[in-house]
Amino acid sequence: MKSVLTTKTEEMSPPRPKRRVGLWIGGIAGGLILLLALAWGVMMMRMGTMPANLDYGTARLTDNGLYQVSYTTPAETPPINQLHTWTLHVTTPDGRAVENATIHVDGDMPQHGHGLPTRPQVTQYLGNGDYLVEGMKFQMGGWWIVEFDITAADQMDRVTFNLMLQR
Ligand SMILES: [Cu+2]
Repeated sequence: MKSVLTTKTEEMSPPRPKRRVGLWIGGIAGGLILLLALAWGVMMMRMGTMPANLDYGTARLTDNGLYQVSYTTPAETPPINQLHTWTLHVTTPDGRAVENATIHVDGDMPQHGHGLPTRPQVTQYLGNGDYLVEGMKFQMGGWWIVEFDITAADQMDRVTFNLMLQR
């Protein structure tokens, strides 16, 4: 801001030799570029830090490698502002179904600092390593993370899914 104000006052002063005018034009252009860079920086900060190489896969290994987890949703991508269910499929890394696990669900938008509008829960074990998750709802598009804490045979591990939802 300061540099632009200075250049403006200088612009209004009496004419100077051409070389000086060129310098001032350069200064103004430089100031504008600086302002644009600042505006861009502020915009990027507002958008928050979003890792560039996010994995949006629907099948992942838990953090400590205990379980292989995948999910399916009724439509190809989860809807916005609609209650819906997920089906979670949990196996060991070598593909054996994990039976009767205790699973906690949580989700939030890292860039917005808010969570889900609901408290989804696993309400049913469907057999074959499948679990019914009820109460899923996303109130806006954007980057979401959904976490599942899975405990089976006293072994807890967590998996985090990234979702990029369209409005
Ligand atoms: Cu949000």
